[in-house]
Amino acid sequence: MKKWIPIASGLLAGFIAATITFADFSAKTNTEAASSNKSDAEKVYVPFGQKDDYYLFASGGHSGQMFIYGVPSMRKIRTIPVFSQDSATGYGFDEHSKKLMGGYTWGDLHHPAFSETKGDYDGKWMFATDVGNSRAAVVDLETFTTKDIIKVPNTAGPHCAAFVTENTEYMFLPTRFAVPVGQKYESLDNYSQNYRGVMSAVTFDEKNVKLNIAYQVALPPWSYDLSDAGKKGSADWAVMTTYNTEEATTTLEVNASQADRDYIVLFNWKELEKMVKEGKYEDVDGQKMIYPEKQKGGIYLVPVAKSPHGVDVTPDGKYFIASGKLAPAMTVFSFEKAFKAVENKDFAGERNGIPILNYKSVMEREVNPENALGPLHTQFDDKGMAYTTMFISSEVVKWDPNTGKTLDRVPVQYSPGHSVAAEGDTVSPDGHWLVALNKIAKDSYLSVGPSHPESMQLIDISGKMKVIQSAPVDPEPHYAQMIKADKIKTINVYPKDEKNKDAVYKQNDTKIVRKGNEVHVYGIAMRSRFIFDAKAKRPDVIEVNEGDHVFIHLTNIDFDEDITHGFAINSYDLNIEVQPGQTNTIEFTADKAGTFPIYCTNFCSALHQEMNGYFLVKPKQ
Ligand code: CUK
Ligand code: CUA
Repeated sequence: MKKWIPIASGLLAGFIAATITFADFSAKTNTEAASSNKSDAEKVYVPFGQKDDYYLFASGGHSGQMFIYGVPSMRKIRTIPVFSQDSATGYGFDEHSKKLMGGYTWGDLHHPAFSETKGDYDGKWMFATDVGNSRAAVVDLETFTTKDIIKVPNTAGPHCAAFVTENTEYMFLPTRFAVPVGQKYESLDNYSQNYRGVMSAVTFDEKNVKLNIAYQVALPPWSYDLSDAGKKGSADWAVMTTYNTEEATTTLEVNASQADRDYIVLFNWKELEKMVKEGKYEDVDGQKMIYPEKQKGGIYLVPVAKSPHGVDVTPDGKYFIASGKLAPAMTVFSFEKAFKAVENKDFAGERNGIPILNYKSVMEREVNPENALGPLHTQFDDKGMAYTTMFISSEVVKWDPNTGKTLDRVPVQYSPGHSVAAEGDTVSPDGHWLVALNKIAKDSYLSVGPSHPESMQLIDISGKMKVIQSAPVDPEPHYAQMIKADKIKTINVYPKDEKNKDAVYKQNDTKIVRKGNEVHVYGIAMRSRFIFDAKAKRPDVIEVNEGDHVFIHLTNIDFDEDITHGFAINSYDLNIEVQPGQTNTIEFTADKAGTFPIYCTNFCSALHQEMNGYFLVKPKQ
């Protein structure tokens, strides 16, 4: 067996420092680009009237949002607010999205994942998780809007997710930070006994557009970093990397890198599902909690070089590849060998009651491209070749998982985290394009002060790898997925919903209804006026008493693509949007007496500036 090749942390600090002194390296690249041949420019040029071949959905990290780009042009098309408020769309202000946000104002959106059918992106839904406030969300790809958010209890920072199983049966949300079950107070001196690394199994009810927690698993109090679902022959299984199996409770930078190895958790979700059906769980605050030390047979540990980060399953479902941020090697493991080791009870002891598979029995090969450092994440092309980002040596390395041979490498600017290949997580990736998601842009763009944007670089992988385009991106693309554009079918306008009692489609149906101190406005927005009560002397005025509880239900009756209206009340800190055909509600207490102009925030017509009204609040005697 090959020795682990751990890098001393001092040396690692040196390498990290080295990545920010690569200035003249980039200068060279830029010069090359300047004298570049036209064919690269033509490859990324999408003439007016034509459209990009792919959508790229990038995680917005601690912006809490998702950013949509077109590939190959690398033009940004949209921001979808998910976990954070967004005044551009009124997200987090209107009743529905405010409720979805669950009282939180921000999120840290990591890995976006498309819904899948038979291991292929089906273009219907997009999932994402929030490390900041432990939530999961689903975005509807007909409207590019967030439809449901669920708060996951006992799981603190579901960083690993979201990776869906082959037919979107589950997404698994393991915790990044171990906490006591119920997140109750518990001294850190009792960490190993009373803290847990709980993983939540989340399902999506497509009919009711609801996320649910099916069950949870009380894993050991370690940090769970990345995961991936099996494919084809390994479809019933999933893998995830761990670190801090040392169970350090302070200064993790040093203390979580002590042991030579951590583990990959390999679990069979069909087995776990069966355990739940057979009642082999404990009820913990209404959650079905599986304790792996008591319920054996669903979860195994595979030893791996210390502090691994990414783990990625090959498109054929045969291998899982772990990348070690502190080691220069990628390790290829075989599912088939792992299944055999499980069957033969080929164990090297256990930890926390979970059997450890023999490393030698499961490992296929260790891959160590010369001078490549800090492998993080791996993507695949149409031939099954692997592309691994090297954070420390700032490059993407192409290699063959079947032989371990290095095939190609290309420098990127700088320090890539993830990369994303066209249809890269499916059972049949497209090849052609890879986008490196770089953590540091440094001198790539016009300076905007001491802090810079992150950078996405488009790499043509159809022949020898070549960076041919670059685009700045807001913090922080932790991952992205790229889908064929024709798989996504958006709607042009919201269809009329006669069953929605808040919706009003005819001017004469508009009204203002008072029930005690509750005021309900049933209004419409159209080019270029608001009508709150068509029969009133001034149809565009809402008058209430100080302290009234106000509901404004607003329907955009312009059934015309792209004619969106906004609704803001000046100095009331309120703003919502109604897209064509949409009905939206805003609810608030009129706690300030006075005269407040209402106006449309979205430029909708030549007379948009006339789309005003007044919100009058009569003072309490
Ligand atoms: S992580 Cu590895 S670079 Cu997927 Cu949240 Cu950011
Ligand atoms: Cu409606 Cu501007």
